[in-house]
Amino acid sequence: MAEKILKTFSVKYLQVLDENGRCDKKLMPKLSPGQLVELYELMVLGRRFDEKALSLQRQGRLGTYASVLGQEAAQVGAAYALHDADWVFPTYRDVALLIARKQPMVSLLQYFGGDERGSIPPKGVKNFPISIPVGTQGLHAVGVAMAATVTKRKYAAVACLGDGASSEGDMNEAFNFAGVFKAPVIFLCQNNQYAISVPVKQQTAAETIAQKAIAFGFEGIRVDGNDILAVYSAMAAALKKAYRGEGPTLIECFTYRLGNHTTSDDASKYRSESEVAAWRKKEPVLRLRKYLESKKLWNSKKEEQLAAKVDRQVSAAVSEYESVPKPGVEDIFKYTYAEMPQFLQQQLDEYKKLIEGR
Ligand SMILES: Cc1ncc(C[n+]2csc(CCOP(=O)(O)OP(=O)(O)O)c2C)c(N)n1
Repeated sequence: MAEKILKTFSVKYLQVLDENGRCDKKLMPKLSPGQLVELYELMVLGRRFDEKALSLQRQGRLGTYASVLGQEAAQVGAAYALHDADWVFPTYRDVALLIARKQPMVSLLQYFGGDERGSIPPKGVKNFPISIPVGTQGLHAVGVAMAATVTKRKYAAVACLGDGASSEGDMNEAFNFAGVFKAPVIFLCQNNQYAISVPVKQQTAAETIAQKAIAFGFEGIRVDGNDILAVYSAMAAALKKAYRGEGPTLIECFTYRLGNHTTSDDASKYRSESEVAAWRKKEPVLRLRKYLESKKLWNSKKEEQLAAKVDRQVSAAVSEYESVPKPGVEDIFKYTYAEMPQFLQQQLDEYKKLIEGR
């Protein structure tokens, strides 16, 4: 008979850049001044795109849209560490990540405008289509990661997920397969503290999302998700580990969704203005700007020029989006099966008749 402790666990937390833009030199990742500026520019571009998309939706020029506001560091920092050979499995909220991963902004507008052609990445860009079903993309990512092991190729797969998705059955199956097969996969969880209106404390009893990985036999780490340098460092380390064949990592980026869940939501119904205001102070873009300014890498003149540049880039994408001929009605029915099954064909015929009758 015995009573003993078999295992004890701990969860690491990483922050490199604090809320005031001060940095811990010892933890600083190896990034050149030019790269630091590029990280900033990508976040500003993502934010400008987001503002524009929200306004297009309000004007009826775009469908339902999920804002990235507040989560730019988690997305750009992660994307920046990746290589072209790596695969990304995004969710509806990952527009800044996708832009940083060379998905053209016009594609994203097409996607949120209901045009499936927006899901097609440019040649050689390894971005899977956005997953709206919460959590299903984890299994796709693990499958693609397992294929890297089988074919002895050097790449990793990144499954993006939210805090809510970490409680989905599919995602837990993905965690399990990843652990058992030591798949070169990284679970990039943006814990923005809400699954629509459900606060994280009400949807999981786990104190951190990172610790969920431990139960599946791999490492989980929590980072300050509003600190782009921490996210970048954690992702770069997880990638190296995956390439070495040492298996998966779950990176929990602790962050906050500053906007509504989507354009169909009103977050003021379930959270206080003071909570949002407190998190606004910790937002990631200003934080990196403060750091860059302290290192004389940035100033108001550069800010002005960047604002004009991203405005031009986003406007060009909008013009292109609105000039591309809209897809036909068939498109709604086309992409789920290689060949359209009879029941869908019937629905399509009925729909066509309905439109003709109008
Ligand atoms: C399988 C499934 N169940 C429910 C939904 C409805 N739904 C859309 S987003 C969402 C919350 C997801 O929260 P989280 O994973 O934390 O990601 P976030 O939206 O906060 O980025 C839910 C329940 C869905 N799209 N798919």
